[in-house]
Amino acid sequence: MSTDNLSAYDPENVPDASDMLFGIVVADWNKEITWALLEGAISTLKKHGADEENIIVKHVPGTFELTLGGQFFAEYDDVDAVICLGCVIQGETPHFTYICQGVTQGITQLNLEYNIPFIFGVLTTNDHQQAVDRAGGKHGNKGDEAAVTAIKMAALQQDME
Ligand code: DLZ
Repeated sequence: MSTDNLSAYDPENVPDASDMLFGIVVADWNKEITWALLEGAISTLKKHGADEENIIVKHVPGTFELTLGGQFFAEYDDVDAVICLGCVIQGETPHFTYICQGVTQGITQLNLEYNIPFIFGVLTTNDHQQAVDRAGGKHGNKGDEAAVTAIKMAALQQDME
């Protein structure tokens, strides 16, 4: 993957996902962006063999809630990986910093506590245009990148356990 184009990757290097179960938790704040990330993630999972029935999507109000939404997947579903999708856009208050710190630490903690991959598919941008550019725009789609990472990490775990 590259930061120039989040959708650019070598498909040959992506394992087959046909036997994998995925959870996707998506924040509805900035939903014109996050739903585009969701579309990208789902289509990339399917492109690599994932069955639509094996992709469970749940919505949460904002990026701050991604951590708990992700934890619900780990507690209540036997998923191989959880993709967390959100978009935080810098505003005039320090809220941006608190939400970004909260979700980054939260998702990191989930990875360590549950021993399954939780993927950080969160855009943190200075403005709306930067988010558009990374949600299917000129810099690709972070949802694609998150899906590829989820497949690779789930395959790594299957390989090692
Ligand atoms: C409150 C808030 C603000 C100001 N900005 C964003 C944002 O840019 N992106 C996002 O996903 N969520 C935002 N939120 C909502 C918080 O994530 C959270 O839903 C609320 O603080 C309630 O816990």
